[in-house]
Amino acid sequence: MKYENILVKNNRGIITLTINREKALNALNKSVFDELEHFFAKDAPRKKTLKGIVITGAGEKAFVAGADIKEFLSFKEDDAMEVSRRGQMIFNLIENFPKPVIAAVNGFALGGGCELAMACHMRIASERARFGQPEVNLGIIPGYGGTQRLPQLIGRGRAMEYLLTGDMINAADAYRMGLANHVVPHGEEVKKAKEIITKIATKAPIAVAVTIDCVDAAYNGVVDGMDYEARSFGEVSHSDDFKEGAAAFIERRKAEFKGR
Ligand code: DAK
Repeated sequence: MKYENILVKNNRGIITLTINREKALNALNKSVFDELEHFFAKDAPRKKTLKGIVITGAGEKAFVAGADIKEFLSFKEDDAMEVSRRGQMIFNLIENFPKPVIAAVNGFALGGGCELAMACHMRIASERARFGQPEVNLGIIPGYGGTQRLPQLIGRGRAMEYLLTGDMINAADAYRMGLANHVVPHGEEVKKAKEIITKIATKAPIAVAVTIDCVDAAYNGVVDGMDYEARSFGEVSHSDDFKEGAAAFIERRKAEFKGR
């Protein structure tokens, strides 16, 4: 697929994926969703040397200012549930991606933009970042996981307030509440995200992937997280990487993980 609404740049195994609709403050229209789905379902899983992915927004002002309001006015009522389910499915691909995916939030992350950032494994906020779920202002509710992921990240009471008032959350408050992992000067958010990915790339790839899987398992509401962790632990402990990691510790050398 030829990407027209996202920019994909691979620099030494770290992909920076930029939502590229600057004139519409990077609002998510159907084409962006199509391209995100293709990228996370088809392209990215095939890249063997991939270390991780940074998602950011084009321009100085916005990460993503929401779903494209102009486009969703044309949705029929019957379409809405399917549109919501598809968006959730695509954001779940991001959440379940086996390599770290970090949102570099360079400005407004509103509505679907906040939901996209929350589907990522971590969020690095520029000092100018503004998060929020303003759907109530438009007479709708978040449809891409916002009512579920915001309480998970900042707690139920706080999430309820922001979901019901539609108020924006500035970078300092996002950090204080655990919505942002770090706040950095504007323009340094991608760099910080890459530093974290570079560090994670020195760890055992299977252990990284299984950790992501286990953390997600606790939130899907279906499996017993502790049981899932124990089973996964059993599987990971058979890996060559575990033998190598333990041997390297004992021999006081740097581990050389093979992802096996
Ligand atoms: N969609 C489309 N265009 C947008 C947009 C958006 N979400 N946000 C901004 N733009 C466009 C503006 O229309 C404007 O375009 P022109 O008029 O110049 O053509 C351009 O971007 C610049 O925006 P502003 O002129 O408004 O810039 P300001 O600096 O004055 O304000 C702002 C920045 C971020 C505060 C403001 O643009 C704003 O409030 N934007 C909307 C924020 C918002 O409410 N986002 C949507 C949240 S609701 C669904 C599932 C999920 C959803 C919907 C449906 N279904 C299953 C059906 C989710 C919905 C949401 O995300």
